[in-house]
Amino acid sequence: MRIIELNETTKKNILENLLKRSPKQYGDYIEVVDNILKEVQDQGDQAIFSYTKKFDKTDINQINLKVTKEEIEEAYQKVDEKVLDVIRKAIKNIEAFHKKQKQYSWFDTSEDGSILGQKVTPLSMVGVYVPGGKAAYPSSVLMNVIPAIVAGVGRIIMTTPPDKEGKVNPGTLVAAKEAGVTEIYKVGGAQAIAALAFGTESIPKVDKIVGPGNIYVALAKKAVYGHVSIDSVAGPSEILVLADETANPKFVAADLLSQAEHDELASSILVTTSKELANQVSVEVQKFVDRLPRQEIMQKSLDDFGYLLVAKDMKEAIEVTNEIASEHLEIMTKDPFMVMTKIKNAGAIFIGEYSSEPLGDYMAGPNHILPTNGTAKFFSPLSVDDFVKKSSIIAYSREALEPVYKDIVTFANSEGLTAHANSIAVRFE
Ligand code: HSO
Ligand code: ZN
Repeated sequence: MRIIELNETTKKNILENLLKRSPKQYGDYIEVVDNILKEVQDQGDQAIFSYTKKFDKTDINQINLKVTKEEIEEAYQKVDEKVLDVIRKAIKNIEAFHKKQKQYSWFDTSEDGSILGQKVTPLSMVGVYVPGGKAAYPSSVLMNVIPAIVAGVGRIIMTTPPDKEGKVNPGTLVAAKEAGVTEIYKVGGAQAIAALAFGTESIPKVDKIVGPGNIYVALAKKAVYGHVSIDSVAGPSEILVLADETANPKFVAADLLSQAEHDELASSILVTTSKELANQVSVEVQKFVDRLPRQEIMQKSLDDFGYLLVAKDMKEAIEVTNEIASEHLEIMTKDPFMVMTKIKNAGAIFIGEYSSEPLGDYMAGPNHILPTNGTAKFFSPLSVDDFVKKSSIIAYSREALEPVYKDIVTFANSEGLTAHANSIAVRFE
């Protein structure tokens, strides 16, 4: 991995290069996606089936569109019992963590008898998109579904593309069943997003669509936003390790590769105050890359978006860390909690040398669906909040309204809205 000393110029170049990871050729796909959305809206199921034939090369119809009980049972036969055990353990931790996020309705009563409050209501129906192929991670199914369950969402509809035999990844099915998904449909791509957004004869329209997908899925989600709600559009994974001379180079190297293996567009960065650590990490990274199976992906990701950055002091190291605003941040310094208090931008912060990133991906409980591409400056991890909405509550008595009624009339008249003024004044005539 390249070692770079931080200064204004190198910092600017690196930040610019990292931005190249977000897809720019959106234009090439927009027309295709628009057509798919329109056809599904006009023709419903028939459009879904013909796109599934075209893109997934399999015949899906109204009879085999929905995953059956038997198919789920079959999936259980295929999934290793040990993996099922681990899925169940992970669910417990994810549930426990997300329960802490739950917000409740509140009502405030004043002495004049007025009541103000906020009513929290779960969304009725949510669609969870799960990609097919290599990126069908059961752990991500749990991370999308459990916050919705904890929020109290009534119906959770999952869609995922079928393979050429018309089958769905068994790990996806088992994770979905364990997490509490209500129903699963075999449809992927922009056509799945269209079906969830507009509804078809077989697939119900939902209130919100969550879950990662390819560029077609991402564009389709953006296009239906407003008609339904969506989660933020996920980019490739990233990790930043912030370390001083006390960090273990082997651990740092291993952790950088944990995200590099996700994607050629993944980004793995060490920011350190120790040149020596950077040198050691570089050696350890190469040793691991040479012996791990996904070496081609890792090497490409490291060559394009991997850096070992040397800062002159911890202050500069923290500054650049905040500017990069990484999805995952690991802090391996002598005083990691102290450093954490200075971090403003990061999706998830892992503290100390035993909190390695995959602990968060699989087991600890916090959500692993996190803001990427610098969006940790303004976005948060997926949470229970994503699956509820709030209504304001206002309840005044005559006694409570009387002292303020003239003020409201004045305000309304000043805006030229005399019917507003009248609706207040009429009560005191
Ligand atoms: N690290 C990924 C999530 C994941 N890792 C799923 C393993 N499986 C999110 O950035
Ligand atoms: Zn991961």
